[in-house]
Amino acid sequence: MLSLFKVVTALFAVNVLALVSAATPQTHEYWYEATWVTVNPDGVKERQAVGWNNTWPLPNIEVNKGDRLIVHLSNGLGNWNTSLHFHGLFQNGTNQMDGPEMITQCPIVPGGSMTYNFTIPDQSGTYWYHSHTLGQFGDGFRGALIVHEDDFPYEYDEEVVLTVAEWYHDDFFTLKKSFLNLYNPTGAEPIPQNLLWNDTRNGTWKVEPGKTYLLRIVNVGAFVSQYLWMEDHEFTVIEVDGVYVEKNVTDMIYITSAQRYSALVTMKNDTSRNYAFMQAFDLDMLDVQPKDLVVNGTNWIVYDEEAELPGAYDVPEWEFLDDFYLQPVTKEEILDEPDYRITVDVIMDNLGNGVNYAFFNNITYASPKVPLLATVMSSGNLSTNAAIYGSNTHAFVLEKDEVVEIVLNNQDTGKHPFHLHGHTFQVIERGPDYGEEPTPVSWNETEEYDAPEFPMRRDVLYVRAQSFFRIRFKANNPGVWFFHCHIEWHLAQGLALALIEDPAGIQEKETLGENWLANCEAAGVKTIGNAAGNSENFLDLTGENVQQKPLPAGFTARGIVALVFSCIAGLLGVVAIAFYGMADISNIEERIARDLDVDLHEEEEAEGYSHEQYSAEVSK
Ligand SMILES: *[C@@H]1O[C@H](CO)[C@@H](O)[C@H](O)[C@H]1NC(C)=O
Ligand SMILES: *[C@@H]1O[C@H](CO)[C@@H](O)[C@H](O)[C@H]1NC(C)=O
Ligand SMILES: *[C@@H]1O[C@H](CO)[C@@H](O)[C@H](O)[C@H]1NC(C)=O
Ligand SMILES: *[C@@H]1O[C@H](CO)[C@@H](O)[C@H](O)[C@H]1NC(C)=O
Ligand SMILES: *[C@@H]1O[C@H](CO)[C@@H](O)[C@H](O)[C@H]1NC(C)=O
Ligand SMILES: *[C@@H]1O[C@H](CO)[C@@H](O)[C@H](O)[C@H]1NC(C)=O
Ligand SMILES: *[C@@H]1O[C@H](CO)[C@@H](O)[C@H](O)[C@H]1NC(C)=O
Ligand SMILES: *[C@@H]1O[C@H](CO)[C@@H](O)[C@H](O)[C@H]1NC(C)=O
Ligand SMILES: *[C@@H]1O[C@H](CO)[C@@H](O)[C@H](O)[C@H]1NC(C)=O
Ligand SMILES: *[C@@H]1O[C@H](CO)[C@@H](O)[C@H](O)[C@H]1NC(C)=O
Ligand SMILES: *[C@@H]1O[C@H](CO)[C@@H](O)[C@H](O)[C@H]1NC(C)=O
Ligand SMILES: *[C@@H]1O[C@H](CO)[C@@H](O)[C@H](O)[C@H]1NC(C)=O
Ligand SMILES: [Cu+2]
Repeated sequence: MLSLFKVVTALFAVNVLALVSAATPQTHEYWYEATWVTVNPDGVKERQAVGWNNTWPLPNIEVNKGDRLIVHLSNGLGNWNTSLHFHGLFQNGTNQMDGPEMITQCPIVPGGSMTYNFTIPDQSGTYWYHSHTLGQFGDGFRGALIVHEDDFPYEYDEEVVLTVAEWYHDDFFTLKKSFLNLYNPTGAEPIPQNLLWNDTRNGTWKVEPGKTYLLRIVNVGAFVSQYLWMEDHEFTVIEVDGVYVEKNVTDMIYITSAQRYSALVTMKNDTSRNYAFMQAFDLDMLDVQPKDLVVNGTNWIVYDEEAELPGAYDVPEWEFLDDFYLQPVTKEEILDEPDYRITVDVIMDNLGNGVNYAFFNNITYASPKVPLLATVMSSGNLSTNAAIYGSNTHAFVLEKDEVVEIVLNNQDTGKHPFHLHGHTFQVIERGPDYGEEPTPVSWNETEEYDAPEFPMRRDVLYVRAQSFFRIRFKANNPGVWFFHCHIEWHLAQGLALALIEDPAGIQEKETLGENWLANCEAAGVKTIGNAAGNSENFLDLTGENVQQKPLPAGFTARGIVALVFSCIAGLLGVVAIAFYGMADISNIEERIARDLDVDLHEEEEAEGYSHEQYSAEVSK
């Protein structure tokens, strides 16, 4: 009742001009080239980042609900492919504009270009755009996308966008070589060098006294979640991931990669001093904490530019808002019991090449040879057969309008933020942190549970350590939608699956555009056929990309870890040998190679990274 009243009040407040402009959708058309730019956002080290038209950071794009957005993106990145995803948009009827490469499009090759052209008919709020080619958004290819609307449910004086992220001094391509590597058997993620606040450090937010700001926060980072806290000011949260919620006042927000929070922030009348705006790494997500890493970043709410901005500020411990309890303004009752339940267990494990991968059940994602959308379009009534999408894309075919529930059991001791393309989902249940338990706790169907009547909805949700979540949505958006961990390291490890939603509906709604097809031709990628590129017999997947073979029988991942560590220790001649109790094993390197049946020299060449280099780095 209260929310309806607010909406009605807001509607009356809208002036006639705004109503006129709302009735006339605009087209926003941009031409940009992705290029390398020398940047130094943390003030510590210059490096190359991905900019647009030789400029970085990228612009924040602002449109109105109902508008058409056209971005002509050309690839000036030399020897990298690229792609563009508009995070959170439903792309209802425009699945081919969604962005992830080999899912809904071919990669844009160097010198190539692609036109993204779609409308945003029924969404508003805080979104963002980023490359969906591995790791590139961590290298700077990302910006905010704001969709305004006239009947905004709350009052404010001025709005302002704030991005947060972590920052590395090396690019993802380089870091990935040592990350997905036999010599990193535990899958330890590279440690970032800094926190960024609106693409800088020690940032300042110039405010006017007495004003209420609508602060739109986006975590455009590729890895670590952050805590946000303001000295003596409060966040009144009113939006998560494009879903308006009833006001909830908090001192601290916890925001994972790809999530958005909008908050009303009312300023003081007193302008005599400035206040700290803190950001902090979620340290649980870092495997090690280097001594010199600044884990809490200090930024400033500036009332008076003449007044001082003291140095580092210390954040006391605070409770942060649990997004599970937020109440959407637009009430949507909990969906019925699912017609289709997909249960996946998240597992991290090593395969036969010694590399640590991430799995949903027993599958680590491997790209198909034809974009999944093109397989849908070219397979006629075989499109409902999940087998044609290949063994390693982990494809599930959904029927039109059925209620789908994803049960995700996290068997890993880390948190993971999962993103579903093409939908917001209802959050039915999220288990507590079971990180201290000896074994992970999976969802137990027979245990009694009171589900919320009007569940919270969003498009990125984190699962806690060794715990689970359940999300539900209605399959009312025909398309191929990626579901994956938004930590780019984990996506690189294969933590992804694909939903083929209402394939007949896709065939009816989509026509692959000329430019879309030309882009595939430039990349040398087929646009007809199954995941193996076979169009004669869609059920013959000979030649498809598959995951590495498992570890040899009797050889455990734990064994590899011990061997590799002692091997490294051997080279360095340090204490780890004693620690792992492996001092008696000689010729460890050869043993690992033999047991795993890999040619170490071949491996090194393929990865472009030698054992000696690795040893040199870990000893630094
Ligand atoms: C980007 O550069 C291209 C030419 O290289 C130009 O046509 C285009 O207008 C530029 N885009 C913007 C938004 O300035
Ligand atoms: C930010 O402030 C810290 C001290 O608080 C200082 O060491 C650092 O150089 C500053 N960084 C930038 C980019 O201004
Ligand atoms: C770009 O994409 C094409 C087509 O998938 C692929 O053959 C090529 O290896 C990719 N290039 C890079 C640098 O990843
Ligand atoms: C964008 O799509 C609309 C609708 O299909 C079409 O009329 C228009 O020509 C397209 N614009 C470009 C630049 O491709
Ligand atoms: C962050 O940067 C954007 C783009 O330059 C700017 O519009 C915005 O006001 C900045 N946000 C804050 C909180 O200063
Ligand atoms: C600031 O002053 C206005 C007008 O006097 C008053 O309504 C408001 O409550 C004050 N705000 C704060 C935070 O004290
Ligand atoms: C960072 O903040 C936490 C509390 O959130 C505090 O325990 C810790 O001491 C701070 N660390 C530094 C280096 O300021
Ligand atoms: C606000 O969030 C807290 C949990 O952090 C929750 O208990 C409460 O019900 C929420 N209230 C509303 C109106 O969203
Ligand atoms: C995963 O397990 C299923 C069922 O046991 C099996 O059919 C499938 O081949 C396995 N997939 C992989 C990649 O091992
Ligand atoms: C669809 O399936 C039917 C058999 O159920 C078959 O007769 C028909 O040829 C198929 N159509 C296409 C386009 O593949
Ligand atoms: C699941 O819950 C039921 C009912 O509480 C309980 O009897 C059963 O032991 C639980 N199963 C597991 C595997 O914990
Ligand atoms: C997509 O559009 C159809 C109408 O064409 C509508 O029924 C459906 O609700 C829409 N789905 C979403 C997720 O907006
Ligand atoms: Cu993850």
